[in-house]
Amino acid sequence: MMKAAFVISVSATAFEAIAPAGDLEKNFALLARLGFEGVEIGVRDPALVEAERIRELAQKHGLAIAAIGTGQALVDEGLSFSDPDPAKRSAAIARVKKQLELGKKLAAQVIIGLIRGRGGVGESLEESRRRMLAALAECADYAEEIEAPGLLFEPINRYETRLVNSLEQGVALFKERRWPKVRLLADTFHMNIEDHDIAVSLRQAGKLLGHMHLADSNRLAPGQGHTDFGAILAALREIGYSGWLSAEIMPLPTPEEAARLTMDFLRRVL
Ligand code: LER
Ligand code: MN
Repeated sequence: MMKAAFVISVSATAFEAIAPAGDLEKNFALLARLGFEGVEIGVRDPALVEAERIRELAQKHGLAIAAIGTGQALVDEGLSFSDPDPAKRSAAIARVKKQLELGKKLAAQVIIGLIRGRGGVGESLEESRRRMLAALAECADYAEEIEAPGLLFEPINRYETRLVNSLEQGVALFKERRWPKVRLLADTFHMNIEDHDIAVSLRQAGKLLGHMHLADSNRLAPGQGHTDFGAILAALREIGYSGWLSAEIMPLPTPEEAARLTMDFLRRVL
């Protein structure tokens, strides 16, 4: 059975496709009331959040922490795995290790999305890619060492990064090498821009698929654009996907209404 989650931020951030950091308790209560089983949290820096409070609040409202997003460290601080500056690169790796420690406390996987960097800034794309893979390997080893739930690598569209845009390219990455603690995150918003056929790519990902971000073609709640979610859900059922369907959408017309529209849609299709 696939499970419904909704992405919120617990830090103030410039990233827009996410419900804003507000009163955590109020957000958790709303999502639980609407029928969500999980909440995915965007965290800029684990040093600035109270893990225990998040764990207790989630428990109180019967919610699991579906995953931890890390991209705010790039958007708001410019930290990335592929930065040519070794100091910034190490800071990004250290940050993800802290996220893995938080993930262990919250039983949540940690997302490697934008924190890999934009790619090809001030050096060749090949060099950026090499740095990104080295950092990913180091964090995957750390996840194993501390027995954290693991990492989710997310292909992201060309307007945000040049490093791994389609799920097809994400799958290809795992043909070159495999990290036991890393799986793929498929985001339907990015796939709508990058993949030849979303359902075909999901079938190719198969057991490598560890998490889903749902957003319609316009990054609004599923059902508010023209993405064919019927074909997507059929492919997910075919590959036996039983993880999260986590809505990462613009908080429009209001965060509450976006969450309600998402849940109405998920109830209809699940
Ligand atoms: C993060 O999950 C994502 O989808 C990216 O668009 C972040 O910019
Ligand atoms: Mn995403």
